[in-house]
Amino acid sequence: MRDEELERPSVHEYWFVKLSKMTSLTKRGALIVFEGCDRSGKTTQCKKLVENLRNKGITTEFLCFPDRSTAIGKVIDSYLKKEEELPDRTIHLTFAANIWENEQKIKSALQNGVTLVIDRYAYSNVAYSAAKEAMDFKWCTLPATGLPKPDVVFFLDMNMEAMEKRGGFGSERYETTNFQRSVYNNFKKLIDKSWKVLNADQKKDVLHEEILTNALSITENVKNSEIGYLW
Ligand code: NYM
Ligand code: MG
Repeated sequence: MRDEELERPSVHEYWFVKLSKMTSLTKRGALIVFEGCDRSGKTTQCKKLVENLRNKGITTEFLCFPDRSTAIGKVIDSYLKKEEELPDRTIHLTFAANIWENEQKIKSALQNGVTLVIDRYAYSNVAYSAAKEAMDFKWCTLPATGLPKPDVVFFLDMNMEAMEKRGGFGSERYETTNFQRSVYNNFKKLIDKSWKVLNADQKKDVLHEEILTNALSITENVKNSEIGYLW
């Protein structure tokens, strides 16, 4: 068999691709991101959303950053556990690389009609790194340039006074009330029209209803639109 014969799609493949393009059979998935300070309830809401979207027949996958499973993620994990010291700019770029190593996976999922629910994204990197002294806010945004832009960012907005009273953080780096306050102020600087600021102090189920309603309309609205890019 000659090479060009091998390359040629079958009649079925040819018409499948052509018809898919004509009728947009594969509508794209939505990129849904959760952001917020530590202990704002993101993980709980993400898991619930994945479950509820799947129950509605929407193909949905869950991702979280940092993705501690990769080689790069392992460096981040030991940094967060204070087992390793790294210069502020170095760890910033490492967190960014951890998202970039998932970029193709994210894009192809969306293009194949899979909706993604992501627990933290590039916004966390800016908010946490820029909370450190001598880290320039604008500089912190640069490494994320060109990453797929979320269709919606659900920001779990906690009352800072209540958070300070409650305390009870873990022992990882950044888990102090003072640091969280600066992180919170940085998140506020990142808000754009793709963000939905939600009151994280209300009952979990009530909050979830609001998230689910918004997420369902987003998954419907993005179907025929192009993926956007940061920033
Ligand atoms: N964090 C997370 C960053 O500093 N930069 C980033 O890019 C991301 C994604 O990691 N305190 C910080 C925020 C958290 C910590 O995340 C671990 P989590 O969601 O608490 O496991
Ligand atoms: Mg945490």
